[in-house]
Amino acid sequence: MIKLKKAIPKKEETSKLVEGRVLEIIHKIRKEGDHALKEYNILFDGCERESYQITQEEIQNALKEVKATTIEDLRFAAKNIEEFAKRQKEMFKHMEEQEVMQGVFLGHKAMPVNSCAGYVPGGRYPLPSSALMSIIPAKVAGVKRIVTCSPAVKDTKSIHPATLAAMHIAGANEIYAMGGSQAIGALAYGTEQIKPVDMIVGPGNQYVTEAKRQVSGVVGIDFLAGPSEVVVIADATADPRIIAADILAQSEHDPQARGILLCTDEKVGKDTIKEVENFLKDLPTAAIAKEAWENNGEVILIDTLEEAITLSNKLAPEHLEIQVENEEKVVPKLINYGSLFIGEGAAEVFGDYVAGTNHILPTMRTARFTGGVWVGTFIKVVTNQRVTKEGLKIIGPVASRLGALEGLYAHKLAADVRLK
Ligand code: HSO
Ligand code: ZN
Repeated sequence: MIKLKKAIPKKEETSKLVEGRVLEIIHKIRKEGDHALKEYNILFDGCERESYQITQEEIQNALKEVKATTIEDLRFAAKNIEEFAKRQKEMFKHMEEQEVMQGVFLGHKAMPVNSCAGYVPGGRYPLPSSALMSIIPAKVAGVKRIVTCSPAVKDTKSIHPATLAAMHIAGANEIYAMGGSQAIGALAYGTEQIKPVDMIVGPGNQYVTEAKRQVSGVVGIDFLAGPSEVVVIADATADPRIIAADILAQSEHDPQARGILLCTDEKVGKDTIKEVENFLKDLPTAAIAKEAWENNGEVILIDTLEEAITLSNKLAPEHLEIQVENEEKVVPKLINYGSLFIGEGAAEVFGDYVAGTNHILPTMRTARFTGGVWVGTFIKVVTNQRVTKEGLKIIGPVASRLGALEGLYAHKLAADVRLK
């Protein structure tokens, strides 16, 4: 294994600092409600409003302001995300009750959470696509009250019009111009103007993510998402220009983003480095992309695809692209990734925007234990049972004995009174 391009990671802001600040903010939101929310929205986003809820009139204005082709594109993407989410929902069918022993009937029921919120980041770029990705699966899941929020754009006291349009197209029921950890606190605990929700999903900066961590348990969350990542596994047949563009597509998100190429061919590796540098010359987002590439970008030359698979499984990347001659030899062995892009045609950005899979995905190796947001994120699967006299004869005595074993005599009693 030779590193043709090494990462030189920078020290991050200490997470203890962020943790303490967020603790303080959420505490104040809980204590002072709207008053604190307003104070923080003014402080962080310069956004002073009486009500932070976006009005119908503001939505209509945004729809007029946004180009017609943008609306069409958002609708096209929305449709694809919806269709895929509907297919996912099919998995929850066929959950009818089953008789597992004579007289013991067990069942499942898939139920949507009653309310949820999709957080849409707004810091570096407006991200209307992220509004589609959280709201649409929730809608398809059957969530009744879907809230969404995004920080106000500086000096406008409102959400970016394209993001607002996307929130509306996706079908959000309540939209708030707020962001940061104060928004997460307000959504989790409620304020005078915002009723609390049951679940909060969506990406955000480190303050938002820390806030989600702190409120999780009070509300459900999807997962804690960090800066974007992409790993590309390539052999000699891959196109360095395509790999370079895909690495830059994630790098431009954040100076902390990571793009890693694992390749078996030295020429592909070296050419990819050249192409990245070439593209950076006139990429409008080069400042961020370059920093991410220089600090966190890696090109690793490996001897075999087997080695690449092992390494990729360790990295558990958010996005994984496979650009090799025989992808069918690689794909079955991959066990950790947020979303997989198979073959040269499958650009990671298609997943970001339009193919229909979700782009709210696990990062920082959390793909070891979770996939991304999907319909199931908003659905709780609960169980039920029915036991007849026959069933009681089979399971009752065992429960009675296990109750005694644990010294829990009312447990034993509850089984015994039924057996009498
Ligand atoms: N690649 C990002 C999602 C995104 N890309 C939004 C463009 N807009 C994290 O998966
Ligand atoms: Zn992206």
